[in-house]
Amino acid sequence: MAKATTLREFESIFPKLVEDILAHSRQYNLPEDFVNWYRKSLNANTIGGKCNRGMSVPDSVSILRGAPLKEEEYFQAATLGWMTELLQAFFLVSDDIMDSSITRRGQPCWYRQPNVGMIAINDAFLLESAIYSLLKKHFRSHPAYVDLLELFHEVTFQTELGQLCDLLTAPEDKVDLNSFSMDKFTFIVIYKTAYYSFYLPVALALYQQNIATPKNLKVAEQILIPLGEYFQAQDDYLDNFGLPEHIGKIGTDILDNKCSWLINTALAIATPEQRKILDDNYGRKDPTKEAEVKKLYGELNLQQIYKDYEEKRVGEIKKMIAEVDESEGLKKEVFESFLSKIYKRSK
Ligand code: DMA
Ligand code: MG
Ligand code: MG
Ligand code: MG
Repeated sequence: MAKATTLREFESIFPKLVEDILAHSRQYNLPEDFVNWYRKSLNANTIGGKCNRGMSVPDSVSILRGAPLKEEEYFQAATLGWMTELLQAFFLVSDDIMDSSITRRGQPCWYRQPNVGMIAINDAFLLESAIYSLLKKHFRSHPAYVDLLELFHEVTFQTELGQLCDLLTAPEDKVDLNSFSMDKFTFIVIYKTAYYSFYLPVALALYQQNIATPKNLKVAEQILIPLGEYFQAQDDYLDNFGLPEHIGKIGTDILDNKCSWLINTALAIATPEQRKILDDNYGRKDPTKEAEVKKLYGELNLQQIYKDYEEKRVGEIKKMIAEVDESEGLKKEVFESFLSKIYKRSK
């Protein structure tokens, strides 16, 4: 088995990339105060997470190569990994504004930090721009440069569509639990989460290694999209059942009227009396009502139902992995390694 990258090793690459991004901004004679703001935003919003997505790029590359990466190869793969983390940073800064979230990675959300406020919107755009700045600097002469560029654009578009569906399914002023369904949940999470979190890192590794054949990309998508769907069900589960000190964020799905895995599961098994509690309390900006829903989630034993769902999903995904055709250079281990990072995660 290839040796997985460590967070320390991966994080050690980032300062160099920050300097590359800032050097790009200095080409426009950006005054040093503003360069410092950009640096602060890059560090505050990109560092401090688990980096599962980012580290999956060098991990996948070393599995595909079948050998430990030399320093320069590691740097290239980790740079692609940091680009996925920058994309994530861009989505999270905006997601926290749209979801009225309070904390992220154990800190106040960026838009809630002193002197930031709605400047966070432009900071989110700048985090996105940093991806293309790095891509040009480090991959301009890679044979897959245009493919990499298009991949980032397409995955960004898919995520934005997913976020749109997530938000339109959760109106602030009109709660209608009849409008939810597991099918809607599935559609939302495939687009808002699975493409950028799972398909993107592996597709990047395939392009970097010049083995992104149509077949390899298709096989990767067929496994990674269900994996991402399972991951977002975990995220929804942890939104209610995770410990805020441990997951680094305070859940808002009940208050925000989200079409989450938990509410859809609850709706499927609620008695008429329990359904009334949900209708009266879900999606209201009121902590007392939120507490009613949380209490009911406990009574419905959603913890156990979630555990059963997890085992079933993971079993299905493992079966798909076992059937992967490795003839064009893809490796089962790429998927096994990704799955092992999230199975039974508690944050
Ligand atoms: C995650 O949805 C999707 C994106 C694109 C950030 P979410 O709002 O459930 O994420 P979180 O729980 O981290 O706020
Ligand atoms: Mg959110
Ligand atoms: Mg959201
Ligand atoms: Mg969530």
